[in-house]
Amino acid sequence: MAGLMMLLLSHKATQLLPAVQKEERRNSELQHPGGKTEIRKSGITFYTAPVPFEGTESVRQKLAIHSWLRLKPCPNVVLMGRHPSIISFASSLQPHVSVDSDIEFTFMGTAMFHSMVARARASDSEIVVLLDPILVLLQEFSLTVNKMRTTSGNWLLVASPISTSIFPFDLQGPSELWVRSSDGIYTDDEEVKAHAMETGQRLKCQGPRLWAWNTGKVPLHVGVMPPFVYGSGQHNEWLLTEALTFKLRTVVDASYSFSLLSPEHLTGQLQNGDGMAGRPWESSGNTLLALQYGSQYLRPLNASSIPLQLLSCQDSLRKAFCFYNTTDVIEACSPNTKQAHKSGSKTDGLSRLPKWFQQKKLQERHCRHITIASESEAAGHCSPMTLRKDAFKSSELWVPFSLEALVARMASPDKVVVLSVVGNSYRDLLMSWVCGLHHLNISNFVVFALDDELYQFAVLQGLPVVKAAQSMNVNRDECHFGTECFQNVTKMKSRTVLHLLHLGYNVLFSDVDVYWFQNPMKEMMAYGPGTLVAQSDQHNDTDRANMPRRLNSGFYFAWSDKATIAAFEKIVKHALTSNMSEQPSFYDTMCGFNGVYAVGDDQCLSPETNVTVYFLDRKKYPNGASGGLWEKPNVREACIKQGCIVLHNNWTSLREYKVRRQRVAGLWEYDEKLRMCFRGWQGPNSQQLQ
Ligand SMILES: *[C@@H]1O[C@H](CO)[C@@H](O)[C@H](O)[C@H]1NC(C)=O
Ligand SMILES: *[C@@H]1O[C@H](CO)[C@@H](O)[C@H](O)[C@H]1NC(C)=O
Ligand SMILES: *[C@@H]1O[C@H](CO)[C@@H](O)[C@H](O)[C@H]1NC(C)=O
Ligand SMILES: *[C@@H]1O[C@H](CO)[C@@H](O)[C@H](O)[C@H]1NC(C)=O
Ligand SMILES: *[C@@H]1O[C@H](CO)[C@@H](O)[C@H](O)[C@H]1NC(C)=O
Ligand SMILES: *[C@@H]1O[C@H](CO)[C@@H](O)[C@H](O)[C@H]1NC(C)=O
Ligand SMILES: *[C@@H]1O[C@H](CO)[C@@H](O)[C@H](O)[C@H]1NC(C)=O
Ligand SMILES: CC(=O)N[C@H]1CO[C@H](CO)[C@@H](O)[C@@H]1O
Repeated sequence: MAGLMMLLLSHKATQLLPAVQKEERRNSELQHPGGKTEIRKSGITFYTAPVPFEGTESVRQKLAIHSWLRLKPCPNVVLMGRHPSIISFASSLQPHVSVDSDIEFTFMGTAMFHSMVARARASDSEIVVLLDPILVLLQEFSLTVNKMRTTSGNWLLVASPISTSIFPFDLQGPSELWVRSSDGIYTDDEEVKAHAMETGQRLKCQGPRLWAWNTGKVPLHVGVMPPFVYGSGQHNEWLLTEALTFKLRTVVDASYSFSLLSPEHLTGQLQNGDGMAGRPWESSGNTLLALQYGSQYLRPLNASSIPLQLLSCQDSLRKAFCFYNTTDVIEACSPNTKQAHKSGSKTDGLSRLPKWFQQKKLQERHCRHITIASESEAAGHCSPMTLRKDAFKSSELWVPFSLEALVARMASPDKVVVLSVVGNSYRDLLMSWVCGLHHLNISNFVVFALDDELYQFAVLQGLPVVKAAQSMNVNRDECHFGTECFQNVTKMKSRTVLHLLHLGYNVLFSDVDVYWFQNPMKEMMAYGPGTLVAQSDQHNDTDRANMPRRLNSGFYFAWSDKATIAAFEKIVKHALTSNMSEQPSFYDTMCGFNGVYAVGDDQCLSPETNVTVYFLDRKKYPNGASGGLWEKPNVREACIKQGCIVLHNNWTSLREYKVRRQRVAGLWEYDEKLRMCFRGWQGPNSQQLQ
């Protein structure tokens, strides 16, 4: 009779909650996919973005990652990073731990959250977990995951950690057992957990630090996540708000079903890149994005708005779980709850909850202010109210590097830097160009912004950018070839190059409408110092490359040697007094008026500079008119076939037309909707619902 009642009760319970229903499915089935005809994704993958494994953060990250590798079944762990120390740490733990560098990073090397989530969503595991790299997990996490697996529908599980200032345990030996630091004696999860419960405090601020979901088509939220810098604030709150607002998935707060431990209360803020906790401009950038996109600014939601909690009923490893919807237990917890059901406490769902949780709830009800006070104290700066429009100053969105400092940071060891000078009208072309460089694994580049709009956009995209001292008003579409604005802009280019040459850097200058098929650096440097290696702007394929005014100043390599610096000083001076763009100044200075110093078909040597100009082969470095390439039905294929290293998208002045033809040609690398580069791992599932 009692059994029947239980059955009825749990049947009723599951109907009350459409999204979380029991499914007739055994865990063992899940671990053996492919046994039947159905192909189901399997396994669990953890994604995390660690900082370099150096210093104290390294110790905490290693402890956390080892705690994940103890879980049964053992998860795949993917470290999103590109620092050599991350790669070597992962290689010591193959095959369980691997590195994925194919996501967005800021130029400081910090991962970008929108890209991390997109990457995890594209995973081919059944379940993915995205969490901070310092969070320690105990075995009970696997039980929680197994519980979620038995529910149908799409779910998103979140949890906030417990911070412990002292964490006197370490993991040792191949079996990864806990060891007490004080006496070196082996201990178990229970003791570790008990210690955390006793001494720790829950970090409720800054949103969930662990996200887990069953993969599939359904995204976590509607719309597009802006390019947040990971660990610099706002992104967790933002994502939680979106997930709760759009209800595409059942959001479950599992903070009380397993222990998520954050050793040391310093961890309220993730240590980021150089060891700073969220650089000022990154925090400001995240705040601006949170103000501009999504619901967080108008209707912020937090863990207390999550309609469903997953609770564990016992404090032992043999656990049962129940769902709790803030007033009622939705699903019978364990056989013990039968009593509670029978006594029919209709007025208070609390009586059906595990005892420890009842106590906590009562405490919260009666001494709410005390609980909240202590929790916000634990979290350091728990101020969700920082998201105020009037509190945000755009002046804070400023990368505090001079051109000198930025170049010192970005240049390759042989002092080569790729430079582009660009205004807001070319922002999409800039991003596609940057994505192209990423795909070629080229990171020694710097962007010089001509206006404030482009500067701010680039800062938010994590680019290494500096701003012109007096920035120009370069309007979209208005600054095309031939205009006065265009002339001013192009003159800024040679001045910036000269500045870098003075600083001792060799410069590969490239306009952003130059598409790079391959890395041209080696070939262009092979001519050695005392040369200027440039693209030819000759449109007649049978005519000489070095004919008058056919030096294309949109793509060239200049060495930081005495003769070249002197030549650039001449070019800049020439351009200043000219009412044309700077391009003719290059030719007239380097090849003489009307090409009197042209040598052969593809060189110039002026005795006034003693710098030899080499015009690049137009088959490998075609300009926009060469070979009629842009008119070919398959531009990309045709160009690759003839050995293109770069292709200039010029000989057309309209910006929209440039963008369009580059897209049509399959030479577009940036998804401006998702604000990230196209990546190999992006499948149809990575598209957000609109
Ligand atoms: C969560 O939001 C509620 C209002 O919805 C607010 O009263 C509470 O302080 C917030 N809690 C935290 C930790 O931010
Ligand atoms: C929780 O579930 C109970 C029973 O299904 C229902 O009566 C109650 O309204 C729910 N509470 C909330 C906050 O949804
Ligand atoms: C990318 O470049 C870095 C140095 O800039 C190098 O260490 C790394 O091996 C390169 N990776 C690939 C995949 O070429
Ligand atoms: C170009 O530069 C000149 C002199 O520096 C300045 O007078 C003029 O206003 C600028 N034009 C534009 C469109 O920026
Ligand atoms: C290209 O140059 C060649 C030789 O200088 C000339 O005969 C030909 O007419 C030119 N073609 C065009 C399209 O101008
Ligand atoms: C530039 O200046 C020259 C004289 O130095 C003049 O002949 C020419 O018309 C000017 N061009 C423009 C576009 O103003
Ligand atoms: C160029 O080289 C020649 C011969 O070595 C020398 O006489 C001349 O002064 C040099 N010119 C410059 C600008 O350095
Ligand atoms: C750098 C650059 O833009 N070069 C060329 C692009 O195309 C025009 C013709 O539209 C050339 O005259 C430019 O010199």
